[in-house]
Amino acid sequence: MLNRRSRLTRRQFGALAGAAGASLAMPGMAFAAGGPDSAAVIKGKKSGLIIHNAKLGVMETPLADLRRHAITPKEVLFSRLHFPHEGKAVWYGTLDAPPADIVNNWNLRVDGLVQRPRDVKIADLQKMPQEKRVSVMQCAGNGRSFYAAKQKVAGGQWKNGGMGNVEWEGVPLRPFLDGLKLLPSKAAVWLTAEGWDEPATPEGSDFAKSYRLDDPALDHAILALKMNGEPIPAVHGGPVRLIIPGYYGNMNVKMVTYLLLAAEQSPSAMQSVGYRIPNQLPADPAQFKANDYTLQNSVPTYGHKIKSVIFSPLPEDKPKAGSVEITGVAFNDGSSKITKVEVSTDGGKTWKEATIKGGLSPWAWQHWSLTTTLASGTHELMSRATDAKGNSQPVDGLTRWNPRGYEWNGADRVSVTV
Ligand SMILES: Nc1nc2c(c(=O)[nH]1)N[C@H]1C(S)=C(S)[C@@H](COP(=O)(O)O)O[C@H]1N2
Ligand SMILES: [Mo]
Repeated sequence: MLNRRSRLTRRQFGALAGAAGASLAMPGMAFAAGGPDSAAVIKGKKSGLIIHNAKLGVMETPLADLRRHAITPKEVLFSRLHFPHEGKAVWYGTLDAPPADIVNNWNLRVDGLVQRPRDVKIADLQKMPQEKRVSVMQCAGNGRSFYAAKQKVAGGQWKNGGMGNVEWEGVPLRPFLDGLKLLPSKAAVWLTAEGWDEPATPEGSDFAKSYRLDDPALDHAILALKMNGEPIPAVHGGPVRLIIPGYYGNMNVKMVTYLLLAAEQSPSAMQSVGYRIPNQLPADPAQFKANDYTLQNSVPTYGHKIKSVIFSPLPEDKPKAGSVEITGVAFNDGSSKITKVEVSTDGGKTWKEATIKGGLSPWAWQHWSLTTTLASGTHELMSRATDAKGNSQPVDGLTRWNPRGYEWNGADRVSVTV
């Protein structure tokens, strides 16, 4: 049902996009020795981002670029898409705003166990009251490469740059749904959001994610029309993206064409097999394989697990002996304050408390800093955050090993030579 209903919109959009764009493999596209440069993969991206999959436009931000901005600009923000867009229009191969004809023809269908299904246009959304949310956007696979110390996990080998601090603006979700007067049945307990993009083969699964309608995180959710003050480029979810502040990237469905109120969560593999965390951690690599996930033995990657990342010094900064300021960011799902960040300069033997400088919202990353003295030699810097609920990062992130390598939140480690 999901597929059939949204196909119309998709076909319509495909035709429009085809007229508006060129193919992704643009003539003159630069292929460097190690593969194409980020600026050639997605037009407008800064050169030198770390490519994980050129065909899908998957790339991460080097920390040296990430730390320069309070709000992560679109030019450096990591990107992740699941379906190849070869042969389709270039509309998500660029950071330009989606063209007017695409925006004008966009249809958001709200349907399911409701008496009055609705079709909503972008112009309708634009007329509704808008709110801003600054929130960390982070792929659940961010940090996946660090699990390799136990056993390498398939998928993009993300370091720490699969995240950004982004300002979104749009229509608050709950008032939006109430305002539509859908007259939902009491049996509707799940909300599913589906994106416009589609798998390469018809057997593939659409990008659909489900949330319990009573999830308090939805109280802050918006249907975003703007990212960092501008219309959202399609590659980042324009013309309309569901933003659930504090939730992992995959929960923030881009290019939303369909909202379904239902008794069950989506059977889409993106909800029922992918992006899940086993109930028992660490999982045993010999016992639990990447396709063994069921609704019973695992949970979706909803809210960000508490995490901190060291932004400075990075190994390439080559700090001089003496007084050194160690800085970084920390965040969680936004439901409680980050109360403590501890820093070690000796690989975790001793810890000192950093000063928390705060952030732009509860869901944004919080800056912290510690000035200390470093002698000549190599130092293993570490950081570890704790929140008001008592959640903190495992010193050894491998204790949360899981077959798909999600939710890495081990204490961060940077080895610097002074
Ligand atoms: N429609 C759609 N939404 C999507 C995806 C996708 O492939 N299609 N990828 C998800 C994943 S896994 C992540 S990490 C984020 C990435 O957001 P970004 O590319 O804007 O950084 O988008 C999410 N929303
Ligand atoms: Mo992701």
